[in-house]
Amino acid sequence: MTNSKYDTIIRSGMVVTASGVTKADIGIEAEKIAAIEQDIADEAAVEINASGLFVLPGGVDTHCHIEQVSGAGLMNSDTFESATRSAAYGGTTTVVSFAAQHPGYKMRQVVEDYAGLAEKGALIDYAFHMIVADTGDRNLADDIPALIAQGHRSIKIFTTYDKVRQDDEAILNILDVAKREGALVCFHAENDGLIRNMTAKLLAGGKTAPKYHAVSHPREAEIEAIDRMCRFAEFTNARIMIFHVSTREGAEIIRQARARGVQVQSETCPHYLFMTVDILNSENPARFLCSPPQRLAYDQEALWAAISDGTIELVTSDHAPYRLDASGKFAHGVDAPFNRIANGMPGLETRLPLMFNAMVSEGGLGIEAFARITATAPAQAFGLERKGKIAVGFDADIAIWDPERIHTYGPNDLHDNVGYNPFEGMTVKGAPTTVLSRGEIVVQDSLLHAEIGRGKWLKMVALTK
Ligand code: DUC
Ligand code: ZN
Ligand code: ZN
Repeated sequence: MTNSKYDTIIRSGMVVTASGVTKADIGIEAEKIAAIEQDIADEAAVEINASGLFVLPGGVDTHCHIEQVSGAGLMNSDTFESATRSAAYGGTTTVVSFAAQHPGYKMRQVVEDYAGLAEKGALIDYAFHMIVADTGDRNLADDIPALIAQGHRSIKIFTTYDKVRQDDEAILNILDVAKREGALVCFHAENDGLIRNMTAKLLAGGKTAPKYHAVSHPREAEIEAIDRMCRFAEFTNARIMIFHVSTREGAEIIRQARARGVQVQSETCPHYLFMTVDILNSENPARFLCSPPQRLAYDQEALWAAISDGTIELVTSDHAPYRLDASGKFAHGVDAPFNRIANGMPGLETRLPLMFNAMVSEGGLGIEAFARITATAPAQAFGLERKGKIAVGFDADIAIWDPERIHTYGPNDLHDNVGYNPFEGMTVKGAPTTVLSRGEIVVQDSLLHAEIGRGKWLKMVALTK
């Protein structure tokens, strides 16, 4: 027993704060960071030696599909337990997943149902985006404003996908409400007509193989929809977030909109930064099918440039877990046409190591930018006020990284319930070795210590209207 005022002290790490990297001790008290000092004199019950290691904010992944039923009616293969376990192993301590409404359902009930699942299973803290698929039945008039006021201050809209997509009038109505009530509206931005037109032509021509998925989602679909959503944000003066930007032109449209004063933020994902469309020519390409699809090398360069100049502020995983069997990718058979194969891939556990490797180990943008893009900026964008930073008063959500640890991904070495690693064969340098959530060690030396259901819901604070 000690009479230290700290529960835990992390010693001598290279602490990454907003103002740079300094060698310091971190004192943790009652789940929060209580001190960042050169030498903390006390001794705590839990002492962690971080000498030679980076002490980083735990990752904040604001785009992950967990225990969600897709627009096509397919259930994700990850529960809150398995998804957040995988996240924690990858150094992520906060997730924002989706409360996905389907037409005919009341938004309040949908949020309550997803909250129940998360409460039961989550190992780390979480919040929700509300996917709005039905503005009628007083959903937009009553349910959504009430939910925003309760702290569900993020809405997600699809401009494509049968059943869930919203037309322009509905989108404008949603933007008006979001603006009035103080919520952010996130978009899956792809033009529905273009995708349908291309899909019909490909199928009629017998071009059904998985690789045609990319042809069916032409870059013009993204470009048009990003431009339209930016114009709508400009018209309504609402705050928007463009999800998973994949094209050079999409990034440029956002850059120009921001220069005009449009309140638009954006994210991209590792599968756009580290994969090109050629990957659909590999064995079992269903593993890599996602929307928008992977693009070209020049798009990757443009996405990195957009990260560098602040046009793209967030890198999230878009973790969308489907197993390679009849429960997931092959629900419509192993020879299903490209448009009947579930979209998405796992990414919660690989996001941070891939980004650390690219931004820190291989030079480039550096450790402060890594922390900002993977933790600080996502937390700020969604009003998660106690998350995403190593600073006194913030939740002690901390990932201690060994910058020298090297790992080559294998075919199935993640802690989710998906059964494959889409980044198989890639070597990353840098790995989280100890991960704390609100001061509690959840992963240490490859062992999980977190109790199921310990994660807590996070209220998003009011964003500027
Ligand atoms: N695309 C999405 O829009 N959501 C889930 C996965 C994907 O590929
Ligand atoms: Zn999407
Ligand atoms: Zn998604």
